[in-house]
Amino acid sequence: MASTTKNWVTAVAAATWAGNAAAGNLNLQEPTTTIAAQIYSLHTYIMVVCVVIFVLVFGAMFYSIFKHRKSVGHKAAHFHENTTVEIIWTVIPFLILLGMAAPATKTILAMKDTSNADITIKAVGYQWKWGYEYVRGEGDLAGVSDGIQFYSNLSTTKDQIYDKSVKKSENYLLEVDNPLVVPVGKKVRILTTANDVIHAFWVPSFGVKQDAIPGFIRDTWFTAEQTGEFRGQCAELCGKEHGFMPIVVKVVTVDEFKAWAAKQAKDTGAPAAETAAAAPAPQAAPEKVAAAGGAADGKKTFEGACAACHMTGVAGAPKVGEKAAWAPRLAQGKDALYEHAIKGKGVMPPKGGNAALSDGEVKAAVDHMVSLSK
Ligand code: HEC
Ligand SMILES: [Cu+2]
Repeated sequence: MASTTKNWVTAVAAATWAGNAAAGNLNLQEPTTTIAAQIYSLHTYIMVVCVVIFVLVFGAMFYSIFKHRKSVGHKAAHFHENTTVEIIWTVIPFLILLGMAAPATKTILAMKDTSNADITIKAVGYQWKWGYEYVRGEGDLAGVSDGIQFYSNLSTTKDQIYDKSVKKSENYLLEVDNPLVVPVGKKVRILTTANDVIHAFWVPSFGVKQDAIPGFIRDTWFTAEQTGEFRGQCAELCGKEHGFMPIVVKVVTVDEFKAWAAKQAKDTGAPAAETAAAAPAPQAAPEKVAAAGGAADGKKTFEGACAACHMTGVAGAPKVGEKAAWAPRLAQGKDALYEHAIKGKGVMPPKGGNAALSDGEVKAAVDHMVSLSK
């Protein structure tokens, strides 16, 4: 339902800017959702209004200055309090503002309407990565992806960033290990918050940009209209590595999404409805992770969430590999270690301070630590 009155403006401007956009990306990114398309045409429309005003005002000004200058014999007129002029220069700008505010308000209201989502995902900003959690919700896809959670880390290698001689990858600084996966054609509600400092969730081609603030929940939404990969970034300025926490959204068909969700639930032990029903016992999934794929997954979790303390042994944390520190702990048995790691012990916060980790992931990390310390 793009506004027909200003479509021609958009078309004309888009045609003239297309060349620039392709060469140097001066314009907004190509919109891929209805909201982004509305934002795009609003931007174009308001830009055209501004250009017209600019040309008229400065045209009149320079014409007057040049044509009526003193050196060709003109004399300044003296007049005060011309009511007609004052009314005109109040009413015309007022009408121009109304003409811009009306369509803008319509789009802003649509952007804020997060009701009736098919799926709800919490995006949590961390220093310096995003964590995604598919929360239990209403809508078409309720139950399909409940409880899935994972981190999404920059996958561009450090040498590409710091070593000028290394060739940069195609999606340099815009690539991650685990993309956010969403179904096409479904309304996705994103709840944003942050764990430490303010971050901002921004996917330009979806027309989505929302601050992620510690202690607050804000929401935004999008309905992806085409499958594919879409890239965004943390748009927060203050902080040294916001530029290193990109957002990649992988849009897949609904069937692919269901298959992905079922597989995730199995891998991470998330209690998604389908797997829970299919599995012999509800607790089977996390145990399986700990027993089977534990070492590999655990290593990643350990490096991301536990190494900060357990690699160096700060503040009394038992250092991995140090047999003297670990022998008495190992003697307690694994279940005690799991419990202490999940619930916290002494100075050690529950799950090492990463509430977003599933029990299965923490257990896998403990397994990894134990295997290094035996
Ligand atoms: C903020 C620092 C910190 C982080 C992060 C941290 N730990 Fe710890 N951890 C500690 C400290 C301190 C202890 C010693 C607690 C005690 O013995 O009172 C400890 C103890 C442990 C123990 C031994 C528990 C026992 O029964 O004696 C395990 C297992 C463990 N941590 C696992 C983990 C895992 C897994 C993670 C990551 C998910 C993690 N830790 C993250 C500080 C940390
Ligand atoms: Cu950030």
